[in-house]
Amino acid sequence: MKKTLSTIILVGFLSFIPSSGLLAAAVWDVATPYPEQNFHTQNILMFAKEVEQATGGKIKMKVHSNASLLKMPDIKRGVQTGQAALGEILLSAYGNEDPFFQLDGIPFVSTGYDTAKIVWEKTRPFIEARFKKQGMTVLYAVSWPGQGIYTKTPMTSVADFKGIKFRTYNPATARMAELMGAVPTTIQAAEVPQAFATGVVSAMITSAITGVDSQSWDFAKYFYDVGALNNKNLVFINAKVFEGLDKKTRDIILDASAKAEKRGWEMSAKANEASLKTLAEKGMKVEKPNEKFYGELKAIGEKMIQEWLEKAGPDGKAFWESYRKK
Ligand code: PCA
Repeated sequence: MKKTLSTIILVGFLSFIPSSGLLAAAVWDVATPYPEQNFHTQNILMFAKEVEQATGGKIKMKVHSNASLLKMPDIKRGVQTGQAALGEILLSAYGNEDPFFQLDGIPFVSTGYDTAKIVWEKTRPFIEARFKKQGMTVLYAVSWPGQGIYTKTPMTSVADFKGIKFRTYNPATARMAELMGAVPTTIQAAEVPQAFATGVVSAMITSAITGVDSQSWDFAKYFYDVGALNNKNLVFINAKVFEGLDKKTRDIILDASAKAEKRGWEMSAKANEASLKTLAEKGMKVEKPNEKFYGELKAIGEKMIQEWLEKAGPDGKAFWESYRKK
């Protein structure tokens, strides 16, 4: 009887361990939204490898690409609740949650990697504090290249977009499309080809890179390389998982994160150049928007930043004033 009881206790205890949290997991699940060949995914795969090597195999990660573990809108919550140990998101896709998540999705806030970097440095403390409150630790962020607009027909001004069904990917680009007179529909990157094939949309905003990932030449003819919009992907870890590690391991992860951030921005620029070439080679017309069109988009960006400032409170105003001085 005594033996049986202790066996029951032991069995009960053992079965409790795996469900007691990610600390016990031999392999950490990493939820990411973009395809395997995308530079963001390649970068996080290198990060995972580096951490595994530097910890002597103590920490192993399984990177689930292309939203195969969790859909992009579910990744943040998934990491918060421990469904995955780490996650990667397009931060601005969560723009409705917090003005600081929205900011880098607004056109003309940055006009290239240099200004995008300043935006990141200056907003990082606010973003980190918000993630911390929700039980997550920010590891690194990497910018997408400047964005452009894909269409089937030539476009010379914003007026040409009136009534056009337009693929967007976050609240900011949806607002931009609305101000252009287009009809926005939020579609995840993985579902872009299908959305064009079924006529749900006939134009979209994204980078040259996502254009290549989705083989945009099958459904669009023009790429207007606007440039002035650098969204970032953010990589973060469940805070309990992170804080449960010893200092040495935490330092290894932070060190690998800093390296991934530096490497990622370089990979972004290289992938952008290669992708612009591929679009042209596949027969697409790759152009800059004409001056008038560009100016109209810029005016939309200015209106949007005013709208943002109304929502962003004192932190937002302070950030914007100090950023504008740069
Ligand atoms: N690609 C992502 C977000 C920004 C980008 O360049 C997308 O289109 O969903």
